[in-house]
Amino acid sequence: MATPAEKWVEEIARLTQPARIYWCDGSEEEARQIVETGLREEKVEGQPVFHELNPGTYPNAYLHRSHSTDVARTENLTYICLPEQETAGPNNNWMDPAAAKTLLRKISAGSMRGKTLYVLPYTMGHPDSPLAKACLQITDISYVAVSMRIMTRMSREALRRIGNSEDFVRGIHSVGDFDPAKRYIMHFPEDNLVWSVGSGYGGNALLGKKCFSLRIASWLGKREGWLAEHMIIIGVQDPEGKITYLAAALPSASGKTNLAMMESALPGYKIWTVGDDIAWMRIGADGRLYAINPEYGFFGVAPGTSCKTNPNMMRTLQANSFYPTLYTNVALDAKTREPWWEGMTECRPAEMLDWRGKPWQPDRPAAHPNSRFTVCIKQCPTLSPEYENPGGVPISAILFGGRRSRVMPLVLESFSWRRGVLLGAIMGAETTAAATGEVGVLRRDPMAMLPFCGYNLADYFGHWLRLGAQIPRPPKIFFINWFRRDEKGKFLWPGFGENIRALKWIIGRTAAAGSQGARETPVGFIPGKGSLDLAGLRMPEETLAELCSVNLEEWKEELADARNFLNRFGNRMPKGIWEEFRELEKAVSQP
Ligand code: OXD
Ligand code: MN
Repeated sequence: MATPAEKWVEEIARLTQPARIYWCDGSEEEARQIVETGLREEKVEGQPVFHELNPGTYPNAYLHRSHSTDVARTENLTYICLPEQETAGPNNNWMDPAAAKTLLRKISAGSMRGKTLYVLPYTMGHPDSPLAKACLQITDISYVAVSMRIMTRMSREALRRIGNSEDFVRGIHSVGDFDPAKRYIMHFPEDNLVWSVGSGYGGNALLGKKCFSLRIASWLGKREGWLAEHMIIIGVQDPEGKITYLAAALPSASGKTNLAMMESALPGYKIWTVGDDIAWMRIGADGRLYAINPEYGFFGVAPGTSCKTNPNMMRTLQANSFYPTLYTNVALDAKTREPWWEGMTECRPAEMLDWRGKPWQPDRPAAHPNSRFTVCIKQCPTLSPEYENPGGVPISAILFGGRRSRVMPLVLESFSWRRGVLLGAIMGAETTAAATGEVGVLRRDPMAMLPFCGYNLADYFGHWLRLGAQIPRPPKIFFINWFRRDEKGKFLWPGFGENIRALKWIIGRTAAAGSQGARETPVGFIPGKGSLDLAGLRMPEETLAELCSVNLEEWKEELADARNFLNRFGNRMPKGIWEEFRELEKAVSQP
């Protein structure tokens, strides 16, 4: 008798018509064979799916060049398919589930002809975690099969767990012919299903990551009483050896991965990496909030990553293991066959092929600005010993932040969970050249979840408020901003390893009572005089004062703009958010 999983695979195979079906077991030998297929047989735009890199200096590492139209997550083609548009909210594209499935079936008919249909069984989260989910993804390209083995826990065991059950997360992925006109990333939260066609790019195609672990999981979290968040998880060890765990949500291009594996500028402090992108959090038996990282690898932006900005990521990339490392759309040193990207080294290689595989032209980027590496987390030298703890780590503080040249001080502590949720709900970041669209404009990105919340953000804020009230020992909520500038546009804070100074203050505050070590302002607590450890850092008093200042005129403008943003959600916005908003408005308006 066929299991529900087998029946489902057969059903998709009948629709897509692959030449063969291959069930993956996640083994090393199998990965080697799939890479081999990508090197010798499968093609994208006439090029092999994989190119071998220098086996002496980059053993077991491969270059992939994507289809030229397929280089980033496509938020405009990403849909949440729930019966009511209102449930998906103004933050999501919406399609009726039945209409979406009809469209996808039409596009997918025969889309795998002549290809291999790979079946990928995996779990997100340590299998013994109460939050772990068994999943099955179908794909028709070796690149995605190998990437998923790096990014998830792929194994025969995952399939055994699914067994005869209907209860598994389904992912259907087909690159088809990469036609942008037939590209959709569709989510069906009520069916535990993601269906993605026409794109092989990470966030669109590695369905365990953004699609499941954030969009579908945020929906599950609301239903089941937990949180799926776009957050890093780190342990900060102090000179006495005490480790405090923090979770931090920052929009892209705000230094998230660098913070996740930072090298401390303060002697005696060390950062332990638990995760660099996604946190699943639930209330533990002791009343604290516990976080796990559901992933098994990093899918990081290559440009700007170097021994200076993120030495631990460079070490991670160099630590060869039996998990291959993939480089997507980076440049290639034509002589040495080593990968290269802007910012990797001070001097660029003399002769390079650009990300398309053509001789590099000096007026163009060599690596694509969104080029990536995919690497197993086990290679990270700062990986926390608690990473594999199925119970997760207890979170003492939640940090929100983003790139703001004004308004937000270096660090701010919210007075309460509710105030923290409000400030998280209206948080924004200035866009950078890494994203499409205008540079330097403020984009409101609530809790860095705007592209990743699988339902109406108004309901999501309500979930945060309700859950907060249920946590007996909730983490404190803080806001960080490494990007404040003076009136000449110069950054006021050195950033990188120096950020430990702000973390040290935060950790002190998690244990402090009242306003100890802090100065109260109408919007929250900021560091009190002498409470930030600035030893060894030459920072003039005025710079520090400006960096930590709260300008109420700026805050009034900020709230006027934030009000427009919240209004988009109409009367679905929870009462508690508006009550807190009015309290904050009143506080900043007082003479
Ligand atoms: C990512 C993203 O790739 O947030 O992590 O876009
Ligand atoms: Mn991310």
